[in-house]
Amino acid sequence: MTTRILGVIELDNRRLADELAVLADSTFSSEYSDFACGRWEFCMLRNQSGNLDEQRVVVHETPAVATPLGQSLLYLDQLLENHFDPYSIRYARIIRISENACIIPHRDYLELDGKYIRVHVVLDTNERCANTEENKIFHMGRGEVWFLDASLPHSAGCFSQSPRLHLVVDIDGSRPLDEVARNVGQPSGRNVAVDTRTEWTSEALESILGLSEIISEANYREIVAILAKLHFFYKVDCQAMYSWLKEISRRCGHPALVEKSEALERFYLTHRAAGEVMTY
Ligand SMILES: O=C(O)CCC(=O)C(=O)O
Repeated sequence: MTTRILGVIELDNRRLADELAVLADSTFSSEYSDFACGRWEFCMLRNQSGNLDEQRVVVHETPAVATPLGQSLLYLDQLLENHFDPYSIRYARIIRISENACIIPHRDYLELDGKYIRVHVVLDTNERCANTEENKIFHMGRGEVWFLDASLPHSAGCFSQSPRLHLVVDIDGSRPLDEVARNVGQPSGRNVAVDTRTEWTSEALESILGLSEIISEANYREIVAILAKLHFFYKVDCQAMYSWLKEISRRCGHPALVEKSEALERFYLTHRAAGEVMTY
């Protein structure tokens, strides 16, 4: 796994709680909702223009500018200034995942001409939240700063009533990784990759392939969400959902669903045109 912890920040609980309360009442964007299975959402604190309506990530070369929301959250702004080189920041977002939601397994930067170094700072989490990369699952702990290798297939989910919030920072991709986060403490050395998931079995596989009996245009998106969440509970690679989906569609004998499933796999794992949005 190339994703790894870079360090730990001692969070100011009171100041953070105040700003999490502001975020709870803020508007989150539905941009990239084609990546969301349930309520996976974000809001911009810094972007290229400083305008809140600039919601998509593109590759650009200038230091990110605080949006009105970013300016109003003084503690989070201070975290960004203290722990990153502001000239290297290209975007800063809050990503929130609500109960029983996840982001569909995907690779980032496919549509971009270049890539960033993506860093997560964990603001609010609990043991029922997890990130995944290929066949690995791991928990990012509160106050931890992580490099996330977004170019590999990955996902993240929250399966508790309280939402999970990360501050996600995209940094100029030419920066050396060990200089990206500053003023951070040593990680605790805890085992971050404890995998308590159930073994994946041929019986489990056959039971989901049985969805071919009932899949239709009307329930396709719900079935995609079921498949996207399974790898959080079973020891299986996050990308496997696309093979399952193609096989379910093939077995049901509906050519439009086979085509749709192939399009999903292409879009999320191998190729996306700039600005392309997936509808399904
Ligand atoms: O943890 C999350 O909410 C999103 C993870 C992810 O897909 C990313 O940062 O690229």
